[in-house]
Amino acid sequence: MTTTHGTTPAADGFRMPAEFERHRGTWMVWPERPDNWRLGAKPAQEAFVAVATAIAESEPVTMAVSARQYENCRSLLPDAVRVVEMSNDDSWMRDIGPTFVVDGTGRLRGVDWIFNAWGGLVDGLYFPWALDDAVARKVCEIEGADRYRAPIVLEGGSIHTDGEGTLFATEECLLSAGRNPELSKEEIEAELRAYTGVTKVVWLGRGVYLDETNGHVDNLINVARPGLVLLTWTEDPDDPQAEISLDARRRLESATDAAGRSLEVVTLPSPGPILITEEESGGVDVVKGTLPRRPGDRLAGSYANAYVCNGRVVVPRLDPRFDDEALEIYAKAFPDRSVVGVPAREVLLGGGNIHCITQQVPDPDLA
Ligand code: KQY
Repeated sequence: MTTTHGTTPAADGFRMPAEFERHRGTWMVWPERPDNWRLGAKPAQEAFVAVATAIAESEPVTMAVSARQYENCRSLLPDAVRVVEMSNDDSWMRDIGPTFVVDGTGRLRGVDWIFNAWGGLVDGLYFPWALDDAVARKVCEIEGADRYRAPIVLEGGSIHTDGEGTLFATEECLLSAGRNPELSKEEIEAELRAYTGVTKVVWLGRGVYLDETNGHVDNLINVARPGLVLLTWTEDPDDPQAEISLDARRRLESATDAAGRSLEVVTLPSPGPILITEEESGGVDVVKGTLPRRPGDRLAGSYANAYVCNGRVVVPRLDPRFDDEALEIYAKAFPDRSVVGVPAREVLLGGGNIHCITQQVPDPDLA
C-alpha cells in the first residue's frame, strides 16, 4: 500500500461510487466498550451478529475486532464472516473506515479522513481516538488499496453520494466547531469535491434531533438512486424533528443534482420518540469524559440509517408501530433488492444505527 501525496482523487480521475452501486464487500467493527454499550456490549454484539449475518448472505463481510475480543467475536459470528484483529476505540466503521473511490479502469483507492471522535476536545464523544483514526489505513492495506490521507476532519456518516457527482451533507455537522473551524463552507466544499470527485454539494441544515454526531446526514436521509432521496419525517408538529425535516425537504425539493435533475423526496416515518429506559441506562458504565446514557434521554432513532448492499437493503427495526411501513417504503424505493429488517434498538443505544456500523468496499471494476 502506498500513500498518495500531493494529489487528490478528483485530480487522479477517481470518484466515490454510491452505496447502491455494486460492492466487493462490507467492513464492520466489533463493539465492546462498556461505557457506550450496556452489559459489556453483549446485547449490542448480538445485534451486530444479526446485521453481519444479513449482509453476509449477499456479499463478503469482514469484522475487525480487538485482540481482547477476538475469540468471543469469532465464536459468535458465522464462518462466512471474515474476522481480523484490529485495534479500535469503538465500532463505527462508517465513520472511521476509508471512503473508497474508483477510477473506471479497475483501480480502487481509499480516502483516509482525519477522525476526532465527532468533535475532538470541543464536543467529541470520547478520548483518546487514535486507534480509531488508524483504522482506515489498516483497512486500505488489507484491501490492497492505495490511500489518500485527506486534510480535513470528517466521518463517512456525514456524507452521502449519488455516484453521479452529487454529495449530500448537513451544515450542522460539517460546519461544527469541533471539526474544521479554520475552514469556510466554501473551503470545506472544495475539499469534498477534491476527495470524492463530486461536482455538486447539496447542503441540508440540521440532522436528526439530538443526534450526538452533530447531525450526520446518514441519519436524516438515504439515497435510493440518482434523483430519489428518502427523508426522515414526522407528522407531529410539536416534535422538534418536524421543523428540521421540513427545512430539509424544502432544500431538497428546490435543489438540482449534479446532472441537473430535480430531486424526488419520499418520506420515512420517525420511530418513537425512543427514550432510554432505567434498565438500559443502568447497564452502561459511567466514565468521566464519555457521553452519559441517562434514563429518559431521547435517542436519535431513524429508519434512514439503513445499509444498501448487493441485492438487499438492511433496515433497522426500531418501533413495531412503524417498522413495517418503513420496510415497505424501502421495498418500493429498491424494487430489485430484498428488504430485511433487523432489530436494532441495541445499536441505537450506542448512538447510531446500521448505516453507521457498516462501510462498503465498492467493486473496483465499476465504470
Ligand atoms: O455514526 C454514528 N452515528 C456514530 C455515533 C457514535 C456514537 C458514539 N457513542
